[in-house]
Amino acid sequence: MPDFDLVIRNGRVATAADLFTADIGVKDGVVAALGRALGKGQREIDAAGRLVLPGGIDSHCHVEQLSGSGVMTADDFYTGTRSAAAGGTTTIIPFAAQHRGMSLRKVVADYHECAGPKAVVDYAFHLIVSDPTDAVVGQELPALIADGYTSFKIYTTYDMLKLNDRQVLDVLSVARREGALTMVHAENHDIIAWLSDKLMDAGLTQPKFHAVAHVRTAEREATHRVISLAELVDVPVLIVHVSSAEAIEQIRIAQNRGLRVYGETCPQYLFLTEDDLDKAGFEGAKCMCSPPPRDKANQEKVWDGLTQGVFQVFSSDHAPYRFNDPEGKMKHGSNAPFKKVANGVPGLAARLPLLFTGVAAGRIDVNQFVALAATNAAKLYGLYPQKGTIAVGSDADIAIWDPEKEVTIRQGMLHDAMDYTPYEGITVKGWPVVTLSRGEVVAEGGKVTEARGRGRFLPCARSPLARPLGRRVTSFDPVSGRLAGL
Ligand code: DUC
Ligand code: ZN
Ligand code: ZN
Repeated sequence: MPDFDLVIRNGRVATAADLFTADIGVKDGVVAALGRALGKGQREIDAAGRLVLPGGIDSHCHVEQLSGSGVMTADDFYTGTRSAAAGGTTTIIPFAAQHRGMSLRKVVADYHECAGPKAVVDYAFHLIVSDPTDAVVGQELPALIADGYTSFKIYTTYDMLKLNDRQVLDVLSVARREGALTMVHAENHDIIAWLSDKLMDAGLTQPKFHAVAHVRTAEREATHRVISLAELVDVPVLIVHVSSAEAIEQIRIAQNRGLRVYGETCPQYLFLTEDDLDKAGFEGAKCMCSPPPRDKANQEKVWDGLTQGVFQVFSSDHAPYRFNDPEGKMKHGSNAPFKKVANGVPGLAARLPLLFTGVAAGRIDVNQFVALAATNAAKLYGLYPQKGTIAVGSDADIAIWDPEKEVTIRQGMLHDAMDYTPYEGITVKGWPVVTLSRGEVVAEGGKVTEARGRGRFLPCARSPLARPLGRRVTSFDPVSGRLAGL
């Protein structure tokens, strides 16, 4: 009788804190033992010469989501989670996205209906709040937070999604009162809209002008403003998909002032530049996302932010719209003005191999890699220690990496439903060769499991990292309605 269902032997096991050689014994989907010379497993994997890492958590991806302008993502929960598994990711946290007029509760139910029968790895949901009515703020959000949806994204831009500052304050207040974490897409809407209109009037409509309209100043201003609003309410906030030196500076200043301000960045800000939007014909649309890729100098600042710990989270912001498809980037034709092109790039599978180039280059060490790839997201979003680490009692979500394997990224190896990857032709060193979800192999040697529906929903706890600091900038507490000293 074997001692374990699975034993992974002799790998170099890395967590966000440690690096050691050990066997991992898995029983009933969880890590049951870590040690040397463990007893027999029903299945054994020889991981000598390999890195054994927690499965990745991609905490910002759009799956089976309708954009504000009515374009459906190419990936559903089957192809999205299959692609995640191919890239060493074992948990995704996509969005249950409210469009105006919708009940959040109904939105969540609809996303569950999509995900349940299809997901091959585990998933949680953030909420997108675009319509913070009294009912949403007063009843739906608190009830959903209690049910395990403990983080939500809000926008300062996009006509169909943006909240004004007063609404941002309302949502931040609920987050503080209920212990949730607010994620913010921070770009100044009026700057972008004003510049876009001027560009359109001048006939400057090609994809490259998307990057001109989404100027770094717009990102800096909104980042600063959102941090100020969060400070007023005394609640932590996480700025998502940070692309520029200016926004990084705002986050760094806030962190240095002791505020709980968290930052997320994504592969497109390390590997793409605005020049990629200036490719022949309509090709530049493939790299259009918001905020847009910047230049080489900003890429370096983003790497510095990862090295120095300004960023806690590295997500794909997978927002997959096919290129050669009337339901994708070309919905409004192959010559559409930039304002009409769906924003987003895919990245679920490529995210971690791209980040691992930072380990190979000595920019981050393997512990930082694990923290950015999985552990910090698990902690911030209330999934730790079930997810995000390798420890006795944690789910056996594990990616076995060959740190020496060189791979040139090609669309065909990513297992999503896309017809392109913006990372085509980039050669990386280090690749996840086996991915295990709760002890089951879901990807191995470039093949992915067909096991639709095996993924489970993960209710999220309230994160200690979302707690207020208890520092007020006014003597009046706008959340409790109390004046200090009374
Ligand atoms: N924001 C996102 O978070 N994803 C894709 C596009 C966008 O603007
Ligand atoms: Zn966004
Ligand atoms: Zn996004």
